[in-house]
Parts: sequence; structure tokens; C-alpha cells
Amino acid sequence: MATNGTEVVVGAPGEDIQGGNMGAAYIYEADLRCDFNGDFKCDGGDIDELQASLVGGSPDPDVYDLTGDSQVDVNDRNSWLELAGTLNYGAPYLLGDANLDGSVDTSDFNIWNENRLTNRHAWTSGDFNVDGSVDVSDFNLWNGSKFTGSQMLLLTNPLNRYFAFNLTEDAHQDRDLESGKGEGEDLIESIFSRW
Ligand SMILES: [Ca+2]
Ligand SMILES: [Ca+2]
Ligand SMILES: [Ca+2]
Ligand SMILES: [Ca+2]
Repeated sequence: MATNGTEVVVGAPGEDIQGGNMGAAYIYEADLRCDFNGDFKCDGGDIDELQASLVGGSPDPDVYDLTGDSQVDVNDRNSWLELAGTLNYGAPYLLGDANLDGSVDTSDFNIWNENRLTNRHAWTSGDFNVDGSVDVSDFNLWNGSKFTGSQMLLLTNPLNRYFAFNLTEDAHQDRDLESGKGEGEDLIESIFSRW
């Protein structure tokens, strides 16, 4: 599997009946700019990394600027919520959804409550306004959207959900691979080298 940020290539190596190497690659449209840590998912690890970089004071625009203004600020965090929520649930994540499950409810309150009055800066710890602490300001954001959710879950199986984003299969390419190049990584590299 590989991505160039807006498309994902999934390789499926195999053998034909003569034992020769061949394979298939599926290219899916997916905006994975919200995946900062390269695991092909946009989840708590990514937003926490973004918020840590913001609170730390020297975020790298090449990595974290999602709005295209060459700066990294809370607008990029908000853009992350939009990108990742749309990818995972079909609608932006709402302020207060600490566990990123698509709804703002008591589970999120409990996370905020466990971390309140601490200097934690992670979204998944309840710092919703990115000021480096968990306090009443964050509670107010949770309170403003409590008991509402992102749109209905597209799929409940996380693996299916991962592959389900914008299910437009742009291309399905069968290719013979050179002998000894039956691995998916080789296939993916060969495709990206053509771009
Ligand atoms: Ca990620
Ligand atoms: Ca920006
Ligand atoms: Ca939630
Ligand atoms: Ca806060």
C-alpha cells in the first residue's frame, strides 16, 4: 500500500497458472493529508501530533499546513477535523469528540473529566481549543455540541471503513511483473515511478 496524499494504491501480488508473477493494483481516491504518521489512517495519533506541534510552538508547515496558507494554526486543526471526519464518517468531526467516534457524548465528557485541570495538549485528552490545557473552556466546547454526531457511520467495520472512502476505483491495472518481482512493494513502486 502506498499513498501520494490524495490517492491510495493497494497492491495485490499473485501468480498465474504457469507460476509466473503477476499482480493487480487498485487505485482509490482518498485525501490522506490528515495522515501525518504514515499509517494510512487519520486518527487520534495524527491530531495529537498536530496539536503537540502547535503547542510546542514550531510546527512545520510542510507537514501540518492543511489550509494552504503556509502557516500552521488552529485553522489547520479544524481542517484536520473536517478531512478526517469526512474520511472516516462522511462528515467533519465535531468539537468535543475526544475519542473520534463520530459523536459527542458522555464518553467524551469522561475523557475531559479525567484530564481536567491538567496541562495536556492532546485532542484525545480533551484539549479542544489547543491552548495546552484541559479546562472549562474545553468543557464549553464539548457542551456546545454534546449529544450530536457526525453523519451516520458509513461502515461499522474499521477495516471496511478504511477501504471505503470515496469508493471510486479509478483504475484497476493488471500487470506482468518481472521475474522475482512478485512482492506488492515492487508493484507499488513500479506504478509510482510512472507518475
Ligand atoms: Ca495516521
Ligand atoms: Ca494553515
Ligand atoms: Ca465521541
Ligand atoms: Ca484547552
